[in-house]
Amino acid sequence: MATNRTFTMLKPDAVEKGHIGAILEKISASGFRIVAMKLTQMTKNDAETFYAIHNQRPFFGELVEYMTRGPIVAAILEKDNAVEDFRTLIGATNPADAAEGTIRKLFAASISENAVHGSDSDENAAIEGAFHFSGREMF
Ligand code: IDP
Ligand code: MG
Repeated sequence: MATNRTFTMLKPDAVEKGHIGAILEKISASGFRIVAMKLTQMTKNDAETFYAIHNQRPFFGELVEYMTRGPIVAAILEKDNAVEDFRTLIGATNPADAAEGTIRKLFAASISENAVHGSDSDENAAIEGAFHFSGREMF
């Protein structure tokens, strides 16, 4: 069943560069309501679990290192067609391929350090949101 929620992380590079405010402004201006949000830092075990689907990829070690090196902003967002519309807002994985005006085009440095995460399905949005938030942290 389709839901109207997605999960995002403003990744360590975006936080380090001071882009939290600008990215949240774009998210709000695009019609997403913040259901849950916090500044947090993933442990190695967290990142290996969150990205387990990629654990055979050559970039897995680099991905875990990157995602654990500093704090992230984790958030659950609500909007009609949230998963698909948020993937459109963030743009392609590689910022070189991302459309003009997308968050990755504006704020990402490379395919590995690409500023923001967006869930790829309703099922993963629910799993990823529950990974970071308890029910009493969702509003
Ligand atoms: P997505 O974030 O657009 O859904 P995925 O293919 O799910 O992209 O990859 C997860 C994350 O792994 C990416 O956002 C990026 O940080 C990293 N990544 C993906 N492909 C590469 C690569 O070829 N080299 C280095 N890092 C990569
Ligand atoms: Mg993905």
